[in-house]
Amino acid sequence: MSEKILIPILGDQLSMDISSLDGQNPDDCILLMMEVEDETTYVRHHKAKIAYILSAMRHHAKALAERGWSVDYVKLTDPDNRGSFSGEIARALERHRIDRIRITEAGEWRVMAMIENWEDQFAIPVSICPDRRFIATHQDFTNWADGKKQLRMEYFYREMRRTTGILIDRDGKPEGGKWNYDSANRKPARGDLSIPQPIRFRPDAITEQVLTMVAEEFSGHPGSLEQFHFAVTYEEAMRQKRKFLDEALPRFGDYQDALLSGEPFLWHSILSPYINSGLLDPLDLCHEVEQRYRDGDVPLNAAEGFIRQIIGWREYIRGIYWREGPDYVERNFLKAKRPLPEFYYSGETDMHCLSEAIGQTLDLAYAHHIQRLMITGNFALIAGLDPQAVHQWYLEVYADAYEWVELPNTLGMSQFADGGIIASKPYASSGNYIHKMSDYCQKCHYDVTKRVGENACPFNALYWDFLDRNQNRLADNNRLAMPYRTWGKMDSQTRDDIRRQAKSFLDQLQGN
Ligand code: FAD
Ligand code: DLZ
Ligand code: SF4
Repeated sequence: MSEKILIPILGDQLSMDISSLDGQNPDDCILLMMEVEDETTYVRHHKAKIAYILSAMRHHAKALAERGWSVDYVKLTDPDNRGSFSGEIARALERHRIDRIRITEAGEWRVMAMIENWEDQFAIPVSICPDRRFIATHQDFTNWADGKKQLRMEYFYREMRRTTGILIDRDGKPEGGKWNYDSANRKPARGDLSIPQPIRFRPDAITEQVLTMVAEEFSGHPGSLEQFHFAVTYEEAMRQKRKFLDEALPRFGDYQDALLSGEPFLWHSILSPYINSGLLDPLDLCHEVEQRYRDGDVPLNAAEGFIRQIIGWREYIRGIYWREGPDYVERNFLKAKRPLPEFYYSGETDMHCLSEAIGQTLDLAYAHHIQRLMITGNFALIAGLDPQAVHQWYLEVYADAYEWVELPNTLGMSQFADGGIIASKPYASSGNYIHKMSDYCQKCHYDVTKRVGENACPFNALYWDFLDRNQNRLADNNRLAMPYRTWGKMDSQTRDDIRRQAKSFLDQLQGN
């Protein structure tokens, strides 16, 4: 009798060619997919995020079965469901005669720790396959990072360009002569531009069932299901990808940093949930983007800008996550400890930029990068919110959020809580930046030109107060020399007024 292998497929491993299936004969394998309470509740995930993941899992199970795999699928509502991956592995071992377990490595420390326990826990051999959906292996990242004083994304990105050969010309030089065209990518958007809209997929019967279940079981979780729009199959994700390549990619570069009221998507791809859960392959996507450039359909600044996000930022962020270890989450360089204000869960605030970014997040489980970094992230940073509370919020509310990608972006890039491993300076700004890049301030109760006074934009006083509060930790950062000089040149009355304005705002925020 041939050996029987149990292959658990986790909710973010929804690729037909996931490495755990490499070289396996469907007759010898049972694929186990588990909807479990622990995963749905370890943070209070947005309802639409849960619905997306569970519906995509159910569709993927069906597609695997159609390809001849035996799939054992455990639903959340199964009365015997033990509520955890390990509990469900134990139950599967009771149901089937299994000789060994084979699994693709998990995306985060928490789940890897469980998997590494299984061999002892169940007295069965467990093999863990590397996740081939990333370009750099853990060892590649270590090789690149070891011995470096600073781990800047830009240099890692160049390595990834050389490794993949993407946008490298025949002489081995970067296409167009420059590695990075970011300086061409800073245009503010105007409402009269015609903005492409992503496809909003109509839920099928499987998704409808999941939506009903999620509405019943997770009513206390944040977010709404009313505008559920996600692709839940490989085919739908491919359609969304094509729409992006055809319509939004050509201007992706120009408007990458733009912000506009009532326009949640702009020229972004909205593909991160599919890339992160396995429906789309990141490297294939980059090859297609490169081809669009080579065919003359998109300019270089758009193709390069997009490819950098994936083979640069995404790979780099994952490298940092595994390199920094499970206690990265506890870092708090700036010793920030203010609780998250309630409006992060309601969107109800007079600050229009925040109500836009949070409102659309609660409606769609999506916000684009600049909203995450320069609106919700920037506010949290300059208001001194507890970085762990901020991390938890980001992990909850975005459909693309898994700890490996969310945590370094939030704690490191956005909150500077790692002291500058990712960002060379804090992404802190006053209202001026938001005014320049968006139309938010024109529609706001507050006046972006005022630093103090009744309707002064809170970002202004908070920005200077942030620098002042953190002077002992930040003043020797060269990249902050100019703002610290400006602060130093203000007369003491002005500085006191700003401090008072910030204090009164922060006291109000906490209901004091
Ligand atoms: P596009 O603008 O179209 O970008 C293309 C792709 O590039 C994205 O789909 C994504 O796969 C990749 N990408 C871009 N920037 C990054 C980045 N900094 N890190 C990793 N991948 C990147 N991204 C997540 O996938 N999950 C998260 O939980 C997440 N949390 C974030 C938290 C904060 C505070 C910040 C500042 C950024 C976070 N990001 C996260 C990165 C980025 O904001 C999202 O990847 C992007 O907004 C997804 O939308 P999109 O697909 O339309 O992206
Ligand atoms: C995020 C998530 C949720 C909400 N639910 C499940 C689930 O029920 N079953 C599952 O296999 N995966 C789920 N996931 C994704 C997992 O949390 C993700 O696969 C791990 O974090 C990987 O490390
Ligand atoms: Fe945001 Fe200030 Fe502009 Fe209002 S005025 S939208 S609070 S930056």
